[in-house]
Amino acid sequence: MSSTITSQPVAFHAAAKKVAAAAVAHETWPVAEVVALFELPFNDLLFRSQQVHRANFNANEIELATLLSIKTGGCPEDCGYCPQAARYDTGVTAQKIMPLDEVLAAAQAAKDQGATRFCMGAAWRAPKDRDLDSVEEMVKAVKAMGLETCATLGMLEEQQAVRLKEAGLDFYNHNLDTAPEFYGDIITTRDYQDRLDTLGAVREAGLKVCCGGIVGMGESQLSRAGLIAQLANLNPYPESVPINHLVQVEGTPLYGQDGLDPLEFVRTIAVARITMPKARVRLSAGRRQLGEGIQALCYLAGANSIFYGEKLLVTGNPEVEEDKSLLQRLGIHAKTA
Ligand code: SAM
Ligand code: DTB
Ligand code: SF4
Repeated sequence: MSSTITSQPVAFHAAAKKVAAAAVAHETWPVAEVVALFELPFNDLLFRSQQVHRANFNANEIELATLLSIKTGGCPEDCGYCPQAARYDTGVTAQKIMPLDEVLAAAQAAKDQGATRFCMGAAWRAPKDRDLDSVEEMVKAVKAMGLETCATLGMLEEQQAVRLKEAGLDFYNHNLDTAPEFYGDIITTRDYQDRLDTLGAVREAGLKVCCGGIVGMGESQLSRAGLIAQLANLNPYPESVPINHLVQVEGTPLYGQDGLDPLEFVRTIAVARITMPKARVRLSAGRRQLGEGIQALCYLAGANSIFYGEKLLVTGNPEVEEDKSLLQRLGIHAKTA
């Protein structure tokens, strides 16, 4: 909790003013004001995030994005949450880059199930220029199928981002993951500034930015607020904001981490919605573990995108039929292209 915030009424007032302002212009969000949002009574927070959501989106529409791991495992980085880091014994075997025909078959299946965005992920620290030759082919072909394209390949140089843009890439995903002060507890093989530099290169190339983070890694509420403030203060803020709940994988350093109160996860979604009113806030990893009730609260809080399909990159996701059932019971329909 921030030492500058002393009473609930003050926090409430400051947060309420911000909500009104955020609907009209890009705002700078001091961490203390984001903390004030986190500290609102739950019903007040959700009421406000609903107001922002409804002012900017159809509240009963959701985006379906399907993920595919095009290059799995064997990653040299040390991200403490990640089952694909070569240094952790997680049972994931390193594979070569997936052939184009398999990628296209997966993209077609995703489209047939109703997805409008296809995100290709690779367990690289950074792609080599020759890796990009293959990814360019994938992007061109997936785009030609009428899907929005997204890739997450690690750190990028600006010239590489330009190549992807020219191939037809719409979004590049690169997460800040957590607040700067907690980051070093989770990753040591690349620093926060490296991530900001990649995001800058992506923007410069004219790509849309997909950037979010992970909660449930043992961070404080102040660090959750710090992550959201970092994202909201990017100018412009990201078009897509994936909020992941840590999926604990045996063999990773974060396995066995104390669980986060699921209502704190819902609060994180609500605060992302309020501070980044026009972003697609994606309820990302961890949905299977969170269950239907918490997912429904996340949609109420302003999440309007999910990863859709039985697998994330290497871990499980709800079955398509389960998602269709929940969304149908909630009266939420899928965004069409
Ligand atoms: N290697 C690239 C990179 O790190 O930028 C792209 C793929 S990486 C798996 C993409 C993101 O997935 C990470 O930044 C992290 O936010 C998320 N992620 C990875 N493992 C996760 C886990 N166990 N639980 C939740 N999110 C996870
Ligand atoms: C993001 O923020 N979450 C996705 C996507 N971007 C690439 C990845 C989640 C990975 C969950 C664990 C796994 O299956 O590897
Ligand atoms: Fe590698 Fe990305 Fe996993 Fe980090 S998150 S270990 S960079 S695949």
